[in-house]
Amino acid sequence: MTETKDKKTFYITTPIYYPSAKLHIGHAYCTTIADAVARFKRLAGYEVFFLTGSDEHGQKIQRTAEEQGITPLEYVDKIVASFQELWQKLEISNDDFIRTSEPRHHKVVQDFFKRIQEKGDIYKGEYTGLYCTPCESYWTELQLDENGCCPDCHRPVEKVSEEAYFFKMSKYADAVLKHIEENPDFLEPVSRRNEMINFIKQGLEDLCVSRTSFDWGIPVPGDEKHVIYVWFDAVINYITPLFGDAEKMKKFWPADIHLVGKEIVRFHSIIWPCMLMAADLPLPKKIYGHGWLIIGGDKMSKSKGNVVDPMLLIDEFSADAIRYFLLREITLGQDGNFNRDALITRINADLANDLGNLLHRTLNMIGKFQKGILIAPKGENEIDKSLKSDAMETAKNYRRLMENMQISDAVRTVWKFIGRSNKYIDETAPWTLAKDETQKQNLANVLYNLAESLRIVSILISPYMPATAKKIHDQLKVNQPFEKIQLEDAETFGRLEDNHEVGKPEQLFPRIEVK
Ligand code: ME8
Repeated sequence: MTETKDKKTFYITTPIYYPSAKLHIGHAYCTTIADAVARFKRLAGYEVFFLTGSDEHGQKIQRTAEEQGITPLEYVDKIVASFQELWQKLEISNDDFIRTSEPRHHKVVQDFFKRIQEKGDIYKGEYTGLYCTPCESYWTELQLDENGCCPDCHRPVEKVSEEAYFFKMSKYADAVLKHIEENPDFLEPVSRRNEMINFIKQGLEDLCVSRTSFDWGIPVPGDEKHVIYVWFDAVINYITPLFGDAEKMKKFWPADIHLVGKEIVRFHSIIWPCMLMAADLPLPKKIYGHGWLIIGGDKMSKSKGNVVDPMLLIDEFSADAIRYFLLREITLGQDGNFNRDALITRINADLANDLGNLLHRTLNMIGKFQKGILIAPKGENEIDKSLKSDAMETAKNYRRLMENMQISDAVRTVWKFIGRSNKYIDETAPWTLAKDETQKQNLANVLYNLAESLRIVSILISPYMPATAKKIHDQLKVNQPFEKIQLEDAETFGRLEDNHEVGKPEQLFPRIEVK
């Protein structure tokens, strides 16, 4: 994926979230996917840079802060702290966190602005148009919905007329269209790609990139009564940690994936690429537009009042259970339902039963029949052979599916193997073998193969459920430090040594009683 870079590196981003309210489980969905991909890539030996952050400027924030009688910074400080707490609780492994109010970001945005301005791609003019403050988006008359409101959020737009700076986006329309058409991997899934191609074909106007009616933003260099348009400021966050550092830039830019929700694909696949072209910088390799988390048939969003608080869910069910549900239940690119009953069913069936029982039964039998000590296997029968080949096939498919961002399919593949391993216990009936002295080696083979299967499972699930993966690793007492484990370790069967002592089983997920 990163052949053009000098090292095996991988750079993934989430959108930076508006601190207009508490984050809901829909936001956590995007960040969890990005985290699973980042962890997978680390496991596959890449040097990963995973970025998220907060998008703090704009008229909406300024107005809300004024209403509360505090400064915008006081207002955002508190909310951004709650974002960071949530990501920590959800085990998000981001390498940096950009707050757009930080001086390092201001500097990069102003440098970027100047660079394009010096090239002649930013000019001063008069803006008269329609502005949606909640979405911080400009619209033309033609783009409004049937009620004359914002086509995205369907709230009223405001007529704005002011002196403003413009970015010559029209100049790059053909180039960006060509790029999207010639590079099928650039914008996925294909439905979003078609949407954007149609959008550009209707013509791209120059983009108004400054405002004078409020001041909570980054000043236009040399003309401080203007602040830079919040979306222009926001997308630049993706290069903030790299810009001005030639080595880091070379290592991580272009980004491998900008993962974003479907309603903001336009900003990422059209406006941001035009800006990068104007700045003579390479375009990101992929924009992936995921679907929405739906609740009761509607997009989960604060304005609809149907949000689910991820903090409460984590406290009730654990971060790993929530992560598992989001990754397993929703096919990336499509909308998916969030439903408490479905969550509980998954926890009980997949986590407490399938995975929990496999671990518990295996460690219990090794303890009971062999005093917790594994004995190296000798010989194999057809059932053993098929388990081992299924394990290797699973690891191979998993790598391919994760590389292709088919995350829910990858999760399913692992659970199919967990089911297969549980079936292996029933097929081999170790409790019967244990009663017959002549079956001692066969029993040892079965228990060894089960411990190995679990060792492999713990590696494969580590991008999805890092805490659970570590618990399995610890209960198996794998010698290798957990942090050093690589995907390759799951691609060989037979790593545990003769005489290896395993631990006692401890419950991974309690069953949830349904009232
Ligand atoms: O758009 N299901 O911020 P934001 C899935 N600041 N994803 C959802 C969702 C749901 N129900 N609700 C929201 C912004 N999201 C800008 C981004 S990037 C340079 C600037 C996703 O806080 C949404 O699709 O409104 C988007 O990708 C992300 O949360 C941030 O939304």
